[in-house]
Amino acid sequence: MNAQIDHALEEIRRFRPSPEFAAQAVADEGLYDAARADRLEFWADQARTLLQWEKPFTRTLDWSNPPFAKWFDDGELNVAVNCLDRHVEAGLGDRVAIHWEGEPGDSRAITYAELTDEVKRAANTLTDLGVRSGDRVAIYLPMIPEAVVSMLAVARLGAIHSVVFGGFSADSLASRIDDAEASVVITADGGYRKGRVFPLKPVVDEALEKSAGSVRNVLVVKRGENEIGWNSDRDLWWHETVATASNEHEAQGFEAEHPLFILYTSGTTGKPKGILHTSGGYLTQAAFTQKNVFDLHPERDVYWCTADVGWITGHSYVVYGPLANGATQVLYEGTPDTPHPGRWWEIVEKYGVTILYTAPTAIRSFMKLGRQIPHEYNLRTLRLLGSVGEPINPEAWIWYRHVIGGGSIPVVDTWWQTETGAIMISALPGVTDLKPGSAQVPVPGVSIDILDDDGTAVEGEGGGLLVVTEPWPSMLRGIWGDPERFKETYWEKFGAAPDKTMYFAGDGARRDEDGDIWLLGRVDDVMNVSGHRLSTAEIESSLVAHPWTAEAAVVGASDETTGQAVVAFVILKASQAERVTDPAEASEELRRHVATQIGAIARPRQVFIVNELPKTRSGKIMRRLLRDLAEGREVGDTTTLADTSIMQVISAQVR
Ligand code: 6R9
Repeated sequence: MNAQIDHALEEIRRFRPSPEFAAQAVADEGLYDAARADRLEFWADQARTLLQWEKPFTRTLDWSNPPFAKWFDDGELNVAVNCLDRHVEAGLGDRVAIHWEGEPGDSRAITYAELTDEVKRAANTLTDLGVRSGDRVAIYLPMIPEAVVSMLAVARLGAIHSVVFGGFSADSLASRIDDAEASVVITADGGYRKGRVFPLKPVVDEALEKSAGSVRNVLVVKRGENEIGWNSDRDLWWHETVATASNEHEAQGFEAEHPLFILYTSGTTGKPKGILHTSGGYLTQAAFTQKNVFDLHPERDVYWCTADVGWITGHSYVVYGPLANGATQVLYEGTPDTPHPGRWWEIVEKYGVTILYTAPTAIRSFMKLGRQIPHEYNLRTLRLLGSVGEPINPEAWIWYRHVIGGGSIPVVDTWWQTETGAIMISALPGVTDLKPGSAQVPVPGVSIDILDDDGTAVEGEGGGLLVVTEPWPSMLRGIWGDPERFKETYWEKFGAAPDKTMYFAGDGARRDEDGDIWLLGRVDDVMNVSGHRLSTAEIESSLVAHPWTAEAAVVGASDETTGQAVVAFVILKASQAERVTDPAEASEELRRHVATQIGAIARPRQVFIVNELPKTRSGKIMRRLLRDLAEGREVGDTTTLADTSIMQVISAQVR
């Protein structure tokens, strides 16, 4: 964090929008003026102009029962119709919606007319399986067009999707299925990753053995051609059901506050939170930011967001934002380096990508490989670059702009969260002067402040806590099944009084003298590994679930490529001392254990086997000291430790 602040303080570069870019830009200064003049009317106007309503709304915001907001609540719309049918009706049916590229190199171009057809067929199949408005459908798929089709088919019926990232384990999938009581799971036999087929259906089978039993049917896309087990009472092939279903489907309008999806994300406790988003407000802000932050010209742009649909970025900026705007986009199944390290750049060249949205961790791994790889490809179609997921250090920002962007195109650093639903802080390309390393300014209609622990505004250079001071259309509406946790986690940081009802994001931030916002990382026990959120508590509880473990502490240590890396300190049970004689072996076993329990993304970079953990007199583990060790720093102030000599013992064991 200190290194980041130093960077932030040193950073003085500014880039004015080029006059050519500004002249064609979608956004203009007027958006800020309109939002300042009347924030609610501004959003109402966006909702009316960007979306098609079955029944127009007359109320913009109901904030009479904070923190439970209602936006546009007497209006009705169908989210899928907004992403599909209305474009076809407007004569854009032949426009390509998705250029899909499989990892092995197979590809499909799908027009808006074809996508609409496929979604209607999938909606009919789901209806046949008994899925009704309000029911939950779990989606566990690779990055194939059927993932987008499934999400939209569920939305079309007014049902609620819960997409679970394909890298999550059977246990993680089972707990998400159970929490939402999903009645159907949509999956594939397998998908391609790093040149191999990874199985998905077998993980679903295992999850359903562990789950409480809400699932009636599993709908399976054939993709990996891998061997899978089959339960003929429960399982159905996509190509035998969806492919043969009718493509006639009358969509109905749902209330603006009708739930659209649940997406699980890590919090500060061991149990992931099911973040709930609803329809009208979510789609309004996703569509608005897609258009203005990415300067989207749907008639000529080829947009590519590299996020998986298993994350919020994939929801808002692969599915809902681009499709609501009628964009043409690239969807890629695989990893950036398969079968060769130039794979992404080959895709940019092949489809003539104009807008690229990715994460700093990807940019930093490309930096490591060197500029000669992207230089082998024609990247001159690119005209805008975006970044999301973690702070982008100025060096990576500059490299991205120069090596990938050819030196003069805008780079937008977008800050937001699963909970915020859509982009909250970002420059507007063509309008804002760009400053590498800073996410810069709230988007029009969003109110951000930086407060200290007592809720007083932090003036000037000092850092504080990032809060959103006014409700926004795409805000989360709750945590599935847990309204108390929703209130406590996000809204009661500064007290429960109505005038203190501010959204606490969990991020540290500072504002520089130009008013630009710099994000300083999480202020809670949430780690950010390759732009993915992981909870220290969740990994600790996985470690202590292993029969060898007595106690465990997990920290996020800074890592050159992944931003942070998971580092664990584990005390083994005395009773295991005879069985587990080799610490290296124990550490390997525990790393493997976390990967199977939670998923490969949670696998610790290191597991240190130690005899003690540093604790305060009240028994709290001092993670700060462990972080010092994990980052190879001099260990900080140890005076509050119950036993001040303990860090020397631990340091010796770690080295
Ligand atoms: C969209 C997404 C949210 C957390 C957030 C913050 C970090 C995201 C960032 C950023 C600095 C940015 N984060 N974007 N930090 N600059 N541009 O990533 O959602 O997975 O919920 O993570 O990611 O710490 O609180 P999510």
